[in-house]
Amino acid sequence: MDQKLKIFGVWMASLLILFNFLNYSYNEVYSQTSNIKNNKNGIRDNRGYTATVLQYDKMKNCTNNLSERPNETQYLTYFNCGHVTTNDKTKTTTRQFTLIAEENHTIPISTIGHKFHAWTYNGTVPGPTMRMTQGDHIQITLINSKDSKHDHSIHMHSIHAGLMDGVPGASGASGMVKPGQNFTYSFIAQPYGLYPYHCHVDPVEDHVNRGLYGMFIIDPPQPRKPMHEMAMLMNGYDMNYTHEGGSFALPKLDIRDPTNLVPNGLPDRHNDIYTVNGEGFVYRDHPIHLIQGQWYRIYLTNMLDFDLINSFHLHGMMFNYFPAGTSTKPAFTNDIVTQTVADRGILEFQAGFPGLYMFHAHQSEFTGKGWMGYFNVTAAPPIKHNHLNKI
Ligand SMILES: [Cu+2]
Repeated sequence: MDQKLKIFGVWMASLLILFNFLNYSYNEVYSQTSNIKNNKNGIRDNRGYTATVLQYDKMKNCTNNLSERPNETQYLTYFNCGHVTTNDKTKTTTRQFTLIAEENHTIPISTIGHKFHAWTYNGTVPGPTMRMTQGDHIQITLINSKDSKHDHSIHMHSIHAGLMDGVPGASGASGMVKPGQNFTYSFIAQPYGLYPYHCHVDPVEDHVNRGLYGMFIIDPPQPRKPMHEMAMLMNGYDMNYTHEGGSFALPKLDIRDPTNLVPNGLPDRHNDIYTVNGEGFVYRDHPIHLIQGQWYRIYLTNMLDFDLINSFHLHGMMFNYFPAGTSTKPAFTNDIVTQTVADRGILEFQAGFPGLYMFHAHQSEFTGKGWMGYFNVTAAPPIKHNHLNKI
């Protein structure tokens, strides 16, 4: 009997050691945030650890340089969390962002050398990835450059008042910010998830095709499991759209024979270059370095217009997928996900084996016209901090 008890005791001790070991890496991440006492702006995760707003922002890899114009490699990990102020009395956090709309940037759109006269938020296509936490009070000031020739707006997906919706004619001053003027969009960030934002001034397809879009992340109050994170926005460029002009519209009506199709002379729009993060083939020519065994999270948004659907296919690995990021439980596991215009979701995957792995749209046309890249998985020892920035 004593012998059986001893064996039982050894087994229990082993299980405890194993349990502590499994917990170690998670707790290590949170340990620096677990000693906060009496902080009214604290954020409590699902294991009872508390982080301040600033510590949560640090976990989110928020940039310290809000005015930076990130290149495509920097864009992967460029998270703009705004200017933060907290109010202990009201227990609120306010984040202030500034987006400047300009029409004078000529940007590279392929590594072959193609360029495009873009309209931009803060000088880049896509615009900055803004990041906030559910419940934050958000103020996003859109400044339309005095040199602009067009009105612009910001239409954000997620929940907000109609007068903050950024649609001309329907949303008051938020729908049409004239050159040289500005407007501040205010809302409380909810619910947590991943969202696109874009200009909604007509013709919307042209303002979007020119580059006025980006994504923003509303993080859950309880942090997601810590992983290396990156942002990917799928887009395209119709390079000769200025020659085509005009909006989509119905065919002309033949009153004598309404069944007759009369072309309206308006454009047959199509994309010439497809990309992720703004420049075709950029991650083919500059593969993204991953480390075997580590977990990665991709915030994936599709802002490709003129094509009904886009996709993300990952070679050699499977990812868990969280549609729109509005749940912390995955909806499915796959190696491909399809998104229509403005759809988005979160992918989480573990780099399994060393090697060079394609990721790309599974539409061959998109792949051939720029939308493909590589993950370079190595078995090198883990680098603790932010190696994605050092590709
Ligand atoms: Cu616009």
